This record gives sequence, C-alpha cells and structure tokens, in this order.
Amino acid sequence: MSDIVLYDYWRSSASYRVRIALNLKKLTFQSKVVDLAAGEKLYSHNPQGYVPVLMMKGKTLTQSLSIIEYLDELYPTPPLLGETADARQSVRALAHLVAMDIHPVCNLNVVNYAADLATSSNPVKVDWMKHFIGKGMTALEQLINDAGAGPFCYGDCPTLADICLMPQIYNADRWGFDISSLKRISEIGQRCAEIEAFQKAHPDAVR
Ligand SMILES: N[C@@H](CCC(=O)N[C@@H](CS)C(=O)NCC(=O)O)C(=O)O
Repeated sequence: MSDIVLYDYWRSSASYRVRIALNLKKLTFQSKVVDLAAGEKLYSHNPQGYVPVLMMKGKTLTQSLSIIEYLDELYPTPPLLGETADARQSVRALAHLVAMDIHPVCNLNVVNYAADLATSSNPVKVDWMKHFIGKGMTALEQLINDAGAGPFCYGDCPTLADICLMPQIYNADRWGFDISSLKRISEIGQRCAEIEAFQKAHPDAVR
C-alpha cells in the first residue's frame, strides 16, 4: 500500500488538481474521503479545515498548488510548470487565475456564508471582511507556528509568505479585525515593518 495519503473529496476542485498531478507523476496514493457535502471538515490535519491535505515523507502538506509544485520539484518528469522562467510565469498566472481568483469565491463555506448574510441584519461588508480575514489569519497563525520558530513566516529571512502577510495585516487593520491575539503574526508584522523594502511599499508611502 502506498505511503502517500490524500485527504480527498470527489467533487473538490482543489483535490481534483492534486489527483491529476499525482496521476501524471505516476505516484500511487491512498485516498481518504472527507465528506464535505455532509459538513465534514478536516481540522485535524489542516487549521483551515479544507481538503486537499497530502501526507507524504512524514509531512502534512496543504494548498493544492504548493503541493503540486512540491511534487514537480521532487519528480520533475513530466514537468508541470514549464522549462523556463517565462514559461513558469505564464503557467502560474493561468493557474492562479483559476485557483486564486475564481475558486475561492465559489467555495462551499463562502457561498453558505453569503446565503446566511442575505437574511442577516448585520452590515454586510464589514461582517464579510471580518469573518473571512479572521478565519484565514487564525488558520495562518497556526500554520506559521507549525512551520517553525523563526523570526519570519518561514525561516530567517522575509519570503513570499511575509510579502503576502503584510498587505493582509494592513487589510485586517483597515476592516477592524484585531490581530493582537495572533502573537506570531503580530510579531512578524512588527519585524517586517522595520525593513525598508516593506516601508517603501506601504500604502501610505505610495499614495
Ligand atoms: N486554496 C486551497 C483551497 C482548498 C479548498 O478550497 N478546498 C475546498 C474543496 S475544493 C474545501 O475543503 N471546502 C470546504 C468548505 O468550503 O467548507 C487549495 O488550493 O488547496
């Protein structure tokens, strides 16, 4: 039996992506069903509660695109990202449009939340922002802690993760979501705010 385990749901697009990639790489895997339609969530393996989660090499991997890129780095044939920097930028841009722009607003919990808000008397815009910013950043705090104890999101230097985090902290503040209980995120935010590259990019520095 394969020691690669995919926490999976048949209709989940993000799981479907990982299934395709595993198949293209000819990697056998066990599928463990998380019944999203029945309201099941995968909090035991992912603070976001989402599938897919891939277990391999003793690691618990989340986020379909990063899982696929990881598989591609470990098993380069057939290449899934393209052979040159230009090709990879194009492939990622196309993939990100689907995975980061179309997919998140069609996710089950997002659609359910929108339907609930339609009958609520709360101010919709603020409620929406606080709900999703809070949910996402709370999961992120746990994943940053799981990744290690460095001064930044991952390791000793700012990475793509910190580059994404800082604008998200700015947005949390803008919409009134208090991040002070998220200790790691707050500390990383303060550290990044001391770095010139982050300072020069801040909305107040460029408006
Ligand atoms: N960005 C994540 C998205 C994962 C995701 O949205 N998973 C959906 C299924 S496609 C899910 O678990 N939804 C559960 C829910 O909305 O409650 C990825 O690419 O892995």
